[in-house]
Amino acid sequence: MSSHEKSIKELLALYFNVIGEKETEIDNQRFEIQSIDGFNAVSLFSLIDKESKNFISLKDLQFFLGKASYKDESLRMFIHCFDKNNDFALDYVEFCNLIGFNPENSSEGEVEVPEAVVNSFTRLILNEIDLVDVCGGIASEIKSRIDFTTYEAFLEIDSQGKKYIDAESLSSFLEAYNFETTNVEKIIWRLDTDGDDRISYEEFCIIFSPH
Ligand SMILES: [Ca+2]
Ligand SMILES: [Ca+2]
Repeated sequence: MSSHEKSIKELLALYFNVIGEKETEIDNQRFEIQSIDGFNAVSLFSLIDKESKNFISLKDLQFFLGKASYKDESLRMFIHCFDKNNDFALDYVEFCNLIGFNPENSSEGEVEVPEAVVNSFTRLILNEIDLVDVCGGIASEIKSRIDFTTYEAFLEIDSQGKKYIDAESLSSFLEAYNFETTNVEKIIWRLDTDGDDRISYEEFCIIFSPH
C-alpha cells in the first residue's frame, strides 16, 4: 500500500468493484447449491426455520451457522439486504431471492437436506457477511471524509445527468479507474431495490445513509 490517501472517487470505484467481484463469487455459489443432487428449496428453508414460523430470523441463522465466526451486526445487515418488506426476517420468497431460485419452481416435500447443500449454503451466507463487512468498511471510509456529499458522489457516476445509474454509466466510471466492467449488471442487481435495473438516487442514498 502506498501512503497516498485514496480520493472519494477512487474509494467509490473500489466500492463498486468489490461488489462486482464478490457478487460473481456468490452467484457461482448459488449455482452450486442448486446443482447439488437432492437440493430442495422448501426443505432447506424448513431446516433453517426451526419452529416452522414461515420466516427465518436472525436467531435461526445464528443457530444454523453454529460455530462459524462472524459478527452478529454483519449478519443482521446481511438479512437487511434481502429483507424486502423490512420485518427483520426472511420469508420464503426473500430466501429464494437469496439463493437465486425461482419460487415458482418449488416442489413439495420435506426431504432430508444433503450435507453438501448445508455446507454450500453456509459458505454462501459467510460470503454474504464478508461482502457486508468489506463494503461497509469502504462506505464508512467514504462517509468519514468531511468533503463527501451523497449527491456529488452520485453525479460523479451519473456523468450524463440521467438521474439514475445504469450499466453504461457505471461501466464508464469503473473504466476511468481501470477496473473491470464485466460485472456491472451484477453490481446493479445488488443495489437495485425496486427491480428496474437502475440505481436511482434514493437507492444510492441507502448505501451512504448516515446512521
Ligand atoms: Ca422480510
Ligand atoms: Ca432501481
